[in-house]
Amino acid sequence: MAKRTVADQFVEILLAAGVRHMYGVVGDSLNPVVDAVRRHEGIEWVHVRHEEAGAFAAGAEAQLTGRLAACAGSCGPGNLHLINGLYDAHRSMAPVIALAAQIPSTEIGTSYFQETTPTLYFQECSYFCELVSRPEQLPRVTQIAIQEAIGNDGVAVVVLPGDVADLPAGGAYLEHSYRLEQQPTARPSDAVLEELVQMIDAARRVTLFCGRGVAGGHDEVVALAARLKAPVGYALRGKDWVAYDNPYEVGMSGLIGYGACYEAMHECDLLVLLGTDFPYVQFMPSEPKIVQVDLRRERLGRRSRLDLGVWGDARETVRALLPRVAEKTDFAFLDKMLRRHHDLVGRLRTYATEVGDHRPIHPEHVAATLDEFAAGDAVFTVDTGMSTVWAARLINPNGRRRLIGSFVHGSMANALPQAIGAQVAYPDRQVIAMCGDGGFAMLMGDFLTLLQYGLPVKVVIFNNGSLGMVALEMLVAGYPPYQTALKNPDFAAMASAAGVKGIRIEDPADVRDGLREALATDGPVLVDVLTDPNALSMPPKIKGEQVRGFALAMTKLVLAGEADEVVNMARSNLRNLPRP
Ligand SMILES: Cc1ncc(C[n+]2csc(CCOP(=O)(O)OP(=O)(O)O)c2C)c(N)n1
Ligand SMILES: [Mg+2]
Repeated sequence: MAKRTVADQFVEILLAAGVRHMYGVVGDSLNPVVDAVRRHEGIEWVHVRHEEAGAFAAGAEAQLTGRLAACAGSCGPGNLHLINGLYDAHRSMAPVIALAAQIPSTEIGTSYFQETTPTLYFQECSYFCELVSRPEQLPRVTQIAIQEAIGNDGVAVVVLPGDVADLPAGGAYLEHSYRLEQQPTARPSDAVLEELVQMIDAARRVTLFCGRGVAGGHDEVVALAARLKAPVGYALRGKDWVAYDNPYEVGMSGLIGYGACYEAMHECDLLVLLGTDFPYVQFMPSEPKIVQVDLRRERLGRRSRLDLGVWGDARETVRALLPRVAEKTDFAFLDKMLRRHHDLVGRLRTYATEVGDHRPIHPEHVAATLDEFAAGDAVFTVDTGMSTVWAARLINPNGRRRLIGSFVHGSMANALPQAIGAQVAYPDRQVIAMCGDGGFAMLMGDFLTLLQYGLPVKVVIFNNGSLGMVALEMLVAGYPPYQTALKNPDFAAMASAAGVKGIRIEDPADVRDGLREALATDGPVLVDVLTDPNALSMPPKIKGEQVRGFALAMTKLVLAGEADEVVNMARSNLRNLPRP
């Protein structure tokens, strides 16, 4: 029988912690671990074409399943490639363990071939990052890494030299079962709860603003809104959890927000922030009293002035409030916000459905059609860029669907690799990647991973021939768009050449049939939709200087002799011009 190695022990500990896949690219220093994965039941190696994709895939698997996921990179460049995906996982609070293989332990510090120092560069994107230099050290370092990843919801990195991985396993490990599903009941103290009840009872108009921290608390939030006649707004990461079966919903705030959320947050007397680390201070009101409820105590008050910071789980806190707060009877504020919301959302939908023969195709129409045809439990992954805007506005959650993206780290090229992780984790679920043309091309190599494993991901490219979101940023800041145009291949033909079904949609009349066909096809499909590069989004409230920036950029374009461009831009965006 082969000796039991440090690598075997590493894999066994991951198995005990629920890891089922390890995403990465095999190679020298990693090989002992790769071979251990091969020899163990219950864990599979998923070969990606770029380690960054592996880290994104692991992050997606962790976000969707709530279980620990794993990725690996060989020494030097191999593990260095993981870094951007790990940043995303870490900032998305996804429990991921990364194995960074290292050069032979005897060579460390000698500027050896491929030498890098992973413990330095993974510091900022992990809660834990340690080098294993002796076999006896591995079990506890790995177990602590796992506990840090699942305990803090983030990344932990084990740095393991290839020669150490191949030594006979030394250390006994402190065997324990990881109760991954457990969640403590973290209710605020009675005194703080009482203070909160008094504030709520004293307020006439209350608005609830929800983030990811309300996951699983849909019914409690809706019940509280009903009791308080409170509009419910959300940050993008809260949308999956509260934006369905919720008659109090008023949309989203932020740069890509929509609906009446902004107004509801600004016109209330008391704003209750529930489990949200929504980053934009500029969108926070200054008039109302503000309460923030969060399980992560260190996050209280870091985005806004607080009248009360409440340390507790959002759902448990709401549950505790329900029997304690007085029922409100005045519907005036709620009704006003709901009317405003439905009016604004109605306008957004007009541009998604009234497509006429507009060419290139309205991206909103593509997103709305995907929303209509997608399965009830579909997973959507969306690229950073305009795809996130269309998905945020037009993909509707229902409690079973999930929408993930790079919503905190904001990296491009996330949708395709996240879709890989989603499909590996849920082979029978429909997974739709909404990609930008820029984003898709950035990690395009991993399109081949769909082919490699027959992963039936539906890749929909919003091919606007542009780094669209950046073009918008430039316009708003007063720069004429520069270096944002992309010369693309026919992505559908490219997919076909690679042996994957490709569908190209150029005519708006083909959108419905093309997407229907794609979703009905077994196996991977790439849909290349030529969309309007001039479809821009505007934040729900935009500042005077932004309007002036937009106007200035337009002027510059005209001065540069690109008047046609301005006319096109205006024509495409009449729908998005800021409202009074
Ligand atoms: C890795 C990375 N590089 C650059 C950026 C800056 N950036 C944000 S969105 C974007 C354009 C994305 O273009 P595309 O994928 O075509 O999407 P579109 O906005 O056109 O829909 C860029 C360059 C980023 N967020 N991440
Ligand atoms: Mg684009």
